[in-house]
Amino acid sequence: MRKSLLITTCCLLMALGASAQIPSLERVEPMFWWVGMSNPNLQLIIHGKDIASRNVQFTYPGVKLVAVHKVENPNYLFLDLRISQSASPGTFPIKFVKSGEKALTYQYTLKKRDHSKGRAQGVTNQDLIYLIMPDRFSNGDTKNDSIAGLREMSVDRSKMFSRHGGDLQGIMNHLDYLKDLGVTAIWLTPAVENDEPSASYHGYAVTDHYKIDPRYGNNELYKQFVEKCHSMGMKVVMDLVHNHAGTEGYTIQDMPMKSWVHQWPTYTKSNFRDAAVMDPHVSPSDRKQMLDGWFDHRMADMNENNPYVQNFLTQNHVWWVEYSGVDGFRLDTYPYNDPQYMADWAKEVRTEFPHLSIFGETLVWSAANQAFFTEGNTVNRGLDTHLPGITDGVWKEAVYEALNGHKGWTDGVNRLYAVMAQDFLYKDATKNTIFLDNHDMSRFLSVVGEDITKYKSGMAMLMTMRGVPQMYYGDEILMKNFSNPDGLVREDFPGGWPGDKENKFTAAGRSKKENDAFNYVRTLANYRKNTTALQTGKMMQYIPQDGVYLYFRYDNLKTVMVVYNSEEKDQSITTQRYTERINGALKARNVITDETIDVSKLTIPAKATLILELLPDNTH
Ligand SMILES: [Ca+2]
Ligand SMILES: [Ca+2]
Repeated sequence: MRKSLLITTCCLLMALGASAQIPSLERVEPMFWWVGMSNPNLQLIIHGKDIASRNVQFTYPGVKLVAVHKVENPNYLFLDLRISQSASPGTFPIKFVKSGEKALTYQYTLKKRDHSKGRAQGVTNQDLIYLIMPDRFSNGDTKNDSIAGLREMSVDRSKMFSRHGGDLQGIMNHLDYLKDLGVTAIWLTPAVENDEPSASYHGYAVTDHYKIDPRYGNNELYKQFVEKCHSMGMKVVMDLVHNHAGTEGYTIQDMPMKSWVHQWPTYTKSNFRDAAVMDPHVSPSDRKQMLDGWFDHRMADMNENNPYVQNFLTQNHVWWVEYSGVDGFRLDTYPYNDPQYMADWAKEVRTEFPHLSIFGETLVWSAANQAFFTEGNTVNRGLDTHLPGITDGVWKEAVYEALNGHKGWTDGVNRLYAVMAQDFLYKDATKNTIFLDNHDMSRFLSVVGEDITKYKSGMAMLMTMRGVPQMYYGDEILMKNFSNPDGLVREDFPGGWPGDKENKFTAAGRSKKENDAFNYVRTLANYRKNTTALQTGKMMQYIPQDGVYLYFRYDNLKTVMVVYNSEEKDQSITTQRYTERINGALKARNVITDETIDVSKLTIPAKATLILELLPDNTH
């Protein structure tokens, strides 16, 4: 994608043996932009040997060079451009001149925006998200498994921290499978380049913010992936990492200024205590270490108070949406970022793309800690995060407690009831992403002791409670393991590689037990897909009684009653207590078995969940 190295410069470099003294133009980012953006300002980063010794020249109608910033490192220039609403799409040369030397030229293009329907449409509670690690799902192009010139070139499926060869083409080859399952949105862990020497497959050590990792494909293929998903009625979530960047990236290897990243006298990692961000009694040193400490040796902590860093990150994210049409963002390690910058970021991105959805990763221990990061929670803090939703790990822990714990005033299923009651903390809890597992934690099936009844109950809660449900690849075919180490929960999807002995993308390749799980998830996901009560309907819950937890999701069209028996024994209940919401219905359809049952008395097997659609009176 990058055409910044001019042919003339290139030839000169080769002729003179690429002497370090020869000026060159290595990068211009963003490498192109658009006319008609809400924000008329654009800051170009120019990177090249001694580029700061040159003057900048260009003329283009409607585009003004407002400022040229020279910074500590002479290999950078930052150009402030102002693009008026009258500017037309087109290409113009930006020249970098110095007397006595040949000018360097970059052809800058301002494109026409693509306002096609369905771009940047937002992922909502009407969707079901399926999380994929691109390296581990399917290898659709064996030619890109190892790319010459990258620091990690080995491919070894027998090693959990090596690259395995999965890619975008592999995912595109299985969109039919996902659509059939009932998935409506795909979240990929970061697919941009991670050119680190080892264990770079996870994607969170970004070394080139503007380039899809060549082991997954290229930018054009990513755009095609988004377009193909859209054409099939599915959406795409892009995973962004504001907080840190891979240490091998050019802006870290040759930093514009020392304050580009957070500097410490010796390596200092974060204290990983989100409370230090919200604690009114916090010590300044604890707060600083939480926000400015590094996540890992190979992940430099970005200084988001630096306006150049702010522009670099924000423009990159806006660029990806306008370029690819991606529908939503998931924000990695949200609490570790500078709060004011993230608030400004969200406001700016949502102004540019009003329907784009955003949720932040907050792996914290209480609903209050989660809610602190969401929009509207402005008490005693002087800023609104403008962050619509978070990853609701507290909901997940409560589901685990409901499935595995023992009944107590605040334990067992009562924990889940109490956590739902805490939704008053959020401006809109339906924007939270709910999940049973992801790439950073033990797989759900293992956490419930491989108990298929508990597995089904958890899946039932995932598909019927408020929020945006998110599955992790392989949950539906009973992939398991504890995250110790995390490579164990990032295994290849069987059948995703040419020559795999098993192919669990097909019913014939799955065992009876796996098909039972798959069909359960598929039935529920597709039912949810066609039932607005489960997507956007209200929720009403009842205080658990004798370990039985009962809640409703309802709207004008349907009422769905969900009943979970947390006890180790089968239980029968009468339903007079729930008449205010049963509202006179006598019969209900069991969504899984399709049987019609009498709702006055219910029998729920141990640890099982019934999902019952109430039938209107005129159907019996
Ligand atoms: Ca491949
Ligand atoms: Ca940080």
